[in-house]
Amino acid sequence: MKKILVTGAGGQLGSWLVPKLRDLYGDLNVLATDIRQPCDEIMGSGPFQVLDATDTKAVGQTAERHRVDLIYHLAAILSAVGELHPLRAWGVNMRSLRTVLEVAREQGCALFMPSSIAVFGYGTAKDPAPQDTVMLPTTMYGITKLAGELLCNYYHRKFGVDTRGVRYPGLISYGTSPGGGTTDWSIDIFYKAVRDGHYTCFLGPQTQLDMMYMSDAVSAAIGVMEADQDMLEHRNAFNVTAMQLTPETLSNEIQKHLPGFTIDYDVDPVRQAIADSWPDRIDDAAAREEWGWEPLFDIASMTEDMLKHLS
Ligand code: NAD
Ligand code: AKB
Repeated sequence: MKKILVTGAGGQLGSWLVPKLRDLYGDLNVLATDIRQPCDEIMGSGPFQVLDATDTKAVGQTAERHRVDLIYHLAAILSAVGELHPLRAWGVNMRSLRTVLEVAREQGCALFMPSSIAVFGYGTAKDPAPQDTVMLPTTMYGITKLAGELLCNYYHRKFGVDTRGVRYPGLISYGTSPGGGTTDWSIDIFYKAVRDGHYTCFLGPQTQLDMMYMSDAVSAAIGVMEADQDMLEHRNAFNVTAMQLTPETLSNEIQKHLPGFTIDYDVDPVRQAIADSWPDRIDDAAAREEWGWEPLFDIASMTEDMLKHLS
C-alpha cells in the first residue's frame, strides 16, 4: 500500500483530500502535516504531525521515517493574501516547493503540486484559455504557481521525478474556511445566505470564473496521480474545470432554494483586478483525453449539496 504525506493538510483542500486518501489507502498510511492543527476528522482518523513545509531537513526526516512514496504538497499562500504579503507568498510557495521536490528526488517519491487558474493573465485567450498558451500572471501567487509548474516539469525531465498537477479553478466546499483567495466569495455566499439571507459580494455581478465542487477537486488530485504515466503528454499542470459562475448566476441558483435571499455588491478593486485578469473559462480537453477527467457536480447539484450541508 502507498505511504502518503500531505503538506498543508489543515486547509480547505486538505480537509477533504486527507479523509478520501485514508479511505482509499488506509488510515495509518496517510500522514497529515501542517503548521496548524487541522479539523477533528483529520486529527481523529490517522496520524498528524506539525511540519513546516519550508524546512527541508524536517520534511526529509519525516518522509524517511514514514517511508513515503507520494507527497501531496498543498501548503501555500493564496492569491488575495499573497497580494497583501507578496514576499511572504514567494517565500512560502517557492521554498516549500523546492523542499518537497528535493525530498522527492532524494527519496524517490512522486509529487502532486496543485496549480491554479492564477497562472493565466492578460494575453491569454479568455474563453476558453487553452491548455498550452501564453501565461503572464499578474499576481505573486500566479507567478509562484507558474514557476512551480516549470520547476516540477524540470525535475521530471532532469531527475525523473514523477511530478504531476492540475490547474484548479475556484474550489467550493463547506467545513474548513477558505484560506484567502479571490474565489472565496463563492463559499462566503452560501454561509451568508443560510445565516443572514443576504450577501454583499466583493466582486461585480458579471465576473465570470471557473469553479469546482471540492469532491470533484479531490477526484482530480487522486485521478491524475493514479493515471497511467504512458498516457500523459502533459504533467504540470492540467487545466481542469467543472462550471463557470458569476455572482449573479450563483445567487439566482441559491434563490431557487431560498427565495428570500438577496445580494448586493461592494467591489474590492484589488480582488476585482485579480479576477479580471483570469480567464472566463478554461479548456480541460487534455485532462479529459489523457487521464479521463470528468467532474460530477454542476451548478445545480453543487448548490443543492452545499445548502443541504449548511442548513
Ligand atoms: P488553504 O489556505 O486553505 O490551506 C493551506 C494550508 O497550508 C493551511 O492549512 C496553512 O496552515 C498551511 N501552510 C501555510 N504555510 C505552511 C508552511 N510553511 N508549512 C506547512 N503548512 C503551511 O489553501 P487550500 O485552498 O487548501 O489550497 C491548497 C492548495 O491548492 C494550494 O497549493 C492552493 O494554491 C491550491 N489551490 C487551491 C484553490 C482553492 O480554490 N482553494 C484553487 C487553486 C489551487
Ligand atoms: C484563489 O482565489 O487564490 C484560489 C485559486 C483560484 O487559486 N481559489
